[in-house]
Amino acid sequence: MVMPAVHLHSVSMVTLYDLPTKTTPGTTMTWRARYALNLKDLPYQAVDVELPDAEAFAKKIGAAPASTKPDGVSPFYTIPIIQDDSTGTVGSDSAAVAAYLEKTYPFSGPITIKINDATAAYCMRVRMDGVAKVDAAEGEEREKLWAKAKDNLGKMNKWFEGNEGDLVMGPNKPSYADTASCAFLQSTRTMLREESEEWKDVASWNDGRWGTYLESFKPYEKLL
Ligand SMILES: N[C@@H](CCC(=O)N[C@@H](CS)C(=O)NCC(=O)O)C(=O)O
Repeated sequence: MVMPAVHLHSVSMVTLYDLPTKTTPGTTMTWRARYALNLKDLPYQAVDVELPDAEAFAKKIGAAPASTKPDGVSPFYTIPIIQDDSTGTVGSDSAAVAAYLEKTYPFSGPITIKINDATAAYCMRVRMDGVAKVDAAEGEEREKLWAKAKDNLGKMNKWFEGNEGDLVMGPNKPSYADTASCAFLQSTRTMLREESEEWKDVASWNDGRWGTYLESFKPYEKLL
């Protein structure tokens, strides 16, 4: 991401380009950026971009591709993108966005889910074809996958062991590792539905770690 100098006299306005959805906006990836902005308590506006329009839109505003497509060559243009009028920066890739915000604003305070029709149809047709299993597993297979998920979160739980407080890196200050972890948990909660037995189960694993952890990120879930 190109980082021009900060113009201190200009009014800071950051725009987050996010994916629209029918319920909670965004995805795991875009929530990383949204959590980072909310944690920094930066003024910003959120603008929806439909997934099928992501590439054309990124090119139009000059956002570089975040990576390459599976062929290893073709550029992969993705959402989230942020645009910061105070520095003239336009950038994509949630990790790079977090790094940019940290560098530029060091002083402040960082599923499939039900998505809009155009975005949902595009996901199914273009992105998931032959790659993802769309039907939910049943019976024994479901139980095995559920146990695996529990096991994997158990591994993640080790990041917290011996820590003072309930965050990955330290007692009081959430870090990028927390935004990425909570973005994942947030998408999981949205996908399962908060009131479901499944989410209650996940939330209770590791002595209730995941429910409590995500709850602690509620202040950063504000939608603009
Ligand atoms: N490495 C990127 C990945 C972001 C990503 O994969 N975004 C998806 C939406 S969740 C996307 O824009 N995909 C574009 C497409 O499928 O055409 C990041 O961390 O921001």
